Amino acid sequence: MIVFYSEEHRLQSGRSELNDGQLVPCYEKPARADIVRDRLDTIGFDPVQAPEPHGLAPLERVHDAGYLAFLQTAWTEWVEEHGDWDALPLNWVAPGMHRRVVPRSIDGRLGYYSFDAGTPITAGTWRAATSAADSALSGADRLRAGDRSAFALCRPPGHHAGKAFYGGYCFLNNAAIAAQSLRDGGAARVAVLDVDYHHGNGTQEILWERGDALFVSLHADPVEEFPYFSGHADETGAGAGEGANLNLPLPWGTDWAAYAETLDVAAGRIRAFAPDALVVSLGADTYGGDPISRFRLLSEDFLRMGAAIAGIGLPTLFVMEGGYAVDDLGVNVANVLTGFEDA
Ligand code: FKS
Ligand code: ZN
Repeated sequence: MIVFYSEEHRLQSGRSELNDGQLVPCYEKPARADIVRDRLDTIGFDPVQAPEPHGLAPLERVHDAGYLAFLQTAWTEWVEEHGDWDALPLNWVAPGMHRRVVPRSIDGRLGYYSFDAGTPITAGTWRAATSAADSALSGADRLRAGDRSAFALCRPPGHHAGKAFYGGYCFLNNAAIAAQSLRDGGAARVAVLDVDYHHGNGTQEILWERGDALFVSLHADPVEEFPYFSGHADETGAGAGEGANLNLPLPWGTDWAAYAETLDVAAGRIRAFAPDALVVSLGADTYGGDPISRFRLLSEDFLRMGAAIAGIGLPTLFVMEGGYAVDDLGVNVANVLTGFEDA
C-alpha cells in the first residue's frame, strides 16, 4: 500500500484553539503526522511518496470558487487588519440574520465561511491544506491505476469542510475531493466510509444530493458531541441522494464490541450499494486514550477495524482524519492499515 505524505503539512501549525472556554494549544498539530510516518518507517511499511501537485481544478469540483478564493487570501487580509496572530472567527449567523451579502470585512468573512473557533487560519494554511488534498488525489490516482489500496497521510484533516465552509480543523475535504476524482476517472459509484469519532458533516453536505456517492459514518451521537448539528440517524440525503447517506451515531463509552456490530451494518450497506471504490475517512480518535473523545477502542481493535474494512472487498483509499492521543496515534493508524493488508 503506497503512502502519500507531504512535508508541507508542517505549514499548518496553529498556536491556539478555543476549547472549554480557554485558548489552548491546538490539538491538531504537526506531531500527529510525524508520529504516523515514523511508525510506518519502524514497521517497514510500504514506501512513502510525496504527492503530485494536482492544481485547483479538482478542488473546484467539490468546493465553491468564492470559498477557495477566500482561503487563499484570508491570512494576508487578516495580518493587514490585526497583525501576525492566528486568525480565528468570533461571529456567526443566527436565525433571522442574513447571508445574502458576503461581508467585505475579513472578520465578517471568517464567520461567514466557518462554523467553529477551533480552526485557526495561519500563514501556511492554504499550502498545507492543498498538499493534503494532493495526497488524497495521488492516492485516488493509484486506485485508478489498479492498486488495491493506498494511504493518504493528510494533514490538516478534511471531513468537516463543506462546499463553502471550514471548521473542526478542516479546510479542504480531502476524502470528498478524492471520491470526486475517482468518479471523474470513470468509477460509476463511490462510497465514503467515515470512522472518525466525529461526524463528517462536511462530507455529508457535499454528497447530500448525490446518488452516485454513498456516505456512511460511525460517530459519537451529535446530541452529546461535536459537531452537534449534524450526524443524526434520520439524515438520509435528499433528491437523487435520498437513501445514499447513512449515519450510525453511537453513545459515549462505545467499546469495540458495540462498534464492531455497527461497522458490520455499515459494511453491509456499502456492499449493497456496489460501488467501484471505497474512500475511508480514517480517524483514530475512537481510541480510549484520546484526550478530546469518549469512545473506548484499544490499540489492537484497530487491527480488527482494518480487517473488517478489507472484508468489504473494494479498492480502498484511506484518508487520514483525526486522532489526538499523539503517542499512540502511530500504532493505532498503522494497525488499521496492517489489519487491512493482512486480512
Ligand atoms: C473538545 C472540542 C472539540 C473540535 C473537534 C474537531 C475534531 C476534528 C476531527 C478531524 F478529523 F477533522 F480532525 N472541538 N472539547 O477529529 O474530526
Ligand atoms: Zn475526529
